[in-house]
Amino acid sequence: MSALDLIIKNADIATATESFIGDIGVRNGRIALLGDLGTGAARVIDAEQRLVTPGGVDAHCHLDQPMSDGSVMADDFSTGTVSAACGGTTTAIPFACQIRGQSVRAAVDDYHQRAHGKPVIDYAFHLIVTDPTPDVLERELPELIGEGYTHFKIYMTYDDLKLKDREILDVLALARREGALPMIHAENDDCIAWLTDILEEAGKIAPRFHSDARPPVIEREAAHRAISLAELIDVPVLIVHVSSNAAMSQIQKAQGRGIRIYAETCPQYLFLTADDLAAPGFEGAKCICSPPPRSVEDQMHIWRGLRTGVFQVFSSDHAPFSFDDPKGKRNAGQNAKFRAVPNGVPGIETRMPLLMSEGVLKKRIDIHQFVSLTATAPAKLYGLYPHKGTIAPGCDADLVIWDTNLDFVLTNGMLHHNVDYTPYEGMTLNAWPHIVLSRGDVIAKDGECQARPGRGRFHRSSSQLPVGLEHRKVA
Ligand code: DUC
Ligand code: ZN
Ligand code: ZN
Repeated sequence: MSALDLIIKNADIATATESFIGDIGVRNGRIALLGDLGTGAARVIDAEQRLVTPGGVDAHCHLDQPMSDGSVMADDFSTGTVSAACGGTTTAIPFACQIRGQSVRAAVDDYHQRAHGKPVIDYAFHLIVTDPTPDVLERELPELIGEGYTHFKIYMTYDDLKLKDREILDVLALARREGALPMIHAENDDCIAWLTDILEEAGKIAPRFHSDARPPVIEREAAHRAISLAELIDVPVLIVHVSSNAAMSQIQKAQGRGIRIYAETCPQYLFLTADDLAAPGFEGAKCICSPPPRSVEDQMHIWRGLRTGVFQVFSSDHAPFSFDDPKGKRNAGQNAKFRAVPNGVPGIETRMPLLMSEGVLKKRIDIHQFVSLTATAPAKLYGLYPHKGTIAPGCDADLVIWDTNLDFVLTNGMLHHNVDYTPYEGMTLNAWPHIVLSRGDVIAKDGECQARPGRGRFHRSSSQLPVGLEHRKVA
């Protein structure tokens, strides 16, 4: 057996199920051995008893995604993945979005071009299906699913993206036939439009009214409808970016009835509230995202959902629009109506440190839940496991060696995204990745990227079915 390329010594290793102290031996970018391995390798890194977790899988982020309103995302596959790497994420799954009237294949080809030569970490694509024509349903999607694009998002809101219930049923039936996993953005579009018109007629156009136009009940209704449609078709679905106890309760009830509903939440629903939208002037636009941040009480319920397993996935939903940018949050003008402000908050770099610091170190969740939510479960659901998402012989050596005894105030200046703000400015954190490795390469150290652009590899989903997705290929 050839010598090891790297040994990480004295690691406090955590997976989704176990913790153990030991050394990690790496050969050809993969974990070759775990145990007491001595120092016989070309390179040795002493973890000095630091916590070591699997590299993060950020299963929901937006990079260089074309927008129908002419706004431009601040991060492409270069800056976005450098930022991800510095925050401990070693695999990103952004979205290739079908433009209505065009094929899904065109979106996939375009997105590969956008990524070409840029990523410093590994990546996969979710599809977004906005135009489920007979050709898309009968030919394109089955072909793409067969090629390893096995998960796609559909929307219940936004004029340029939303599907009618009838179309959702068609797409869910296709997912059942072909063994794909639909992800659903659950908000009731007609309610949002109706409330937005009323608010505007009353002159209520400031960012703070964004949350009045999208109250929890409209998320709850849509989540319930999405679950009902999935139950009708008998296909598992994953509800993305769940923000409220109202929507979470629907998911929890469905799970309790044995319906295969998966769910994702994001940092903005743990660390922001509707009050952040009410910051003076146009400042609140920084926190406009959909669904919107809710109440402190909702935050506590979302923590409960993370702790009790309602949520399988913790993603950033990084949607990077700069604040002082005529193509960013001010795309529709200096003080645009909330309805015209691009939706989304940045967070690809802060996702893992926030959850480690506020979740694990403050004992709201345990370390195994952290690993499962940030790496193992998303890798399984999206067909990247076991290459990604855990620490075991044969897996890619994607690892985070953590500093967990820090005490510092987060500022945007520390971050590597191309966005001019972080919604978490001023938070005190106690954890940050010390060293981040991707396939055995050190790609970030103490907040500095050390990776070559373009080293990241594209991954198709494997056909190995995670538990709960055995419906695939049912006739
Ligand atoms: N949905 C997302 O998934 N991301 C940003 C905005 C939105 O509505
Ligand atoms: Zn969405
Ligand atoms: Zn998103």
